[in-house]
Amino acid sequence: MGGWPWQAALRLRGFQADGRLVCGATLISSCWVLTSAHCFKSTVLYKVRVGDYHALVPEEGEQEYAVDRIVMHPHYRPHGNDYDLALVRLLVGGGADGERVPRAKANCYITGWGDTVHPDLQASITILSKRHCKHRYADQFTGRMLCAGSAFGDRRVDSCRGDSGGPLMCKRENGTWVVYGVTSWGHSCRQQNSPGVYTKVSAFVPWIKKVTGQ
Ligand code: 4AZ
Repeated sequence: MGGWPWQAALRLRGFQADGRLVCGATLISSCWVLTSAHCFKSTVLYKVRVGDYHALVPEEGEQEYAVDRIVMHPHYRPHGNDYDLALVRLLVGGGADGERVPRAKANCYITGWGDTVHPDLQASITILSKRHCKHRYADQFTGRMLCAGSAFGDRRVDSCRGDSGGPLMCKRENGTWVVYGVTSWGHSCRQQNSPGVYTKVSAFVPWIKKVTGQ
C-alpha cells in the first residue's frame, strides 16, 4: 500500500473465492506477518499479499506468498477477544531481520482495505487512555489490549470489518515506525464512545521473539 510498505493482506487461496480478502496483516520481518488469531476461523488455505495498493488492480511490486506456518497465540480461544494474535510465516527463501517493538504514542495510523477508514485506506488515530477503554468495555478490555479512535472533521475514524489483523503503526521521534497494535474488535464501527480495540503488541514481544527466533 503506497507509503505503508508493511501493510499486507491475508487472502483465500484455492479454486473457490481465490483472492478474497480475509484480514489485514503487518509484515514484521522478511518472512513473518503479524495478524489477528480470529482471522483463522476455518481450515481453508491462505496466502499473503504484500506490496499492494489498489486491491483490485495488479501492480508492479505486488507479491503473493503461500503460507508456511500459522502460529496462533496459545491462549487465544475461538470466539474470544483476548490474546487475539497470530504469526504467519511466509513461504520465502530464508532471511530474517528483526524489529524492536518499544513504546510510541503520538503519530499513529491504522491502514487496511476493510470497511474503514476515512479518507481511504489509512487514517490517523489516537491511542486512548486505559481508563477510557475500561470505562467503555469493562472486563472485556484486558491488559493485552489498546483502544484507539479519533475524529476527522465531523466523521469518526475507526477500523471496521476486513481491517482486523492489520496494523496500528506509530512513528517514533527518531522517525522509525513500530507495530503498536493489531486491529482486533470493537462495538460496531465509527460509533461515538465505542473506540476500536487492538491487540497490544508490546505485551507479546517475548512470544513473537520465541516463535520467529528473532
Ligand atoms: C471486525 O469485524 C472489526 N471498530 C474490526 C474493528 C472493529 C470492529 C469490528 C472496531 O473485524
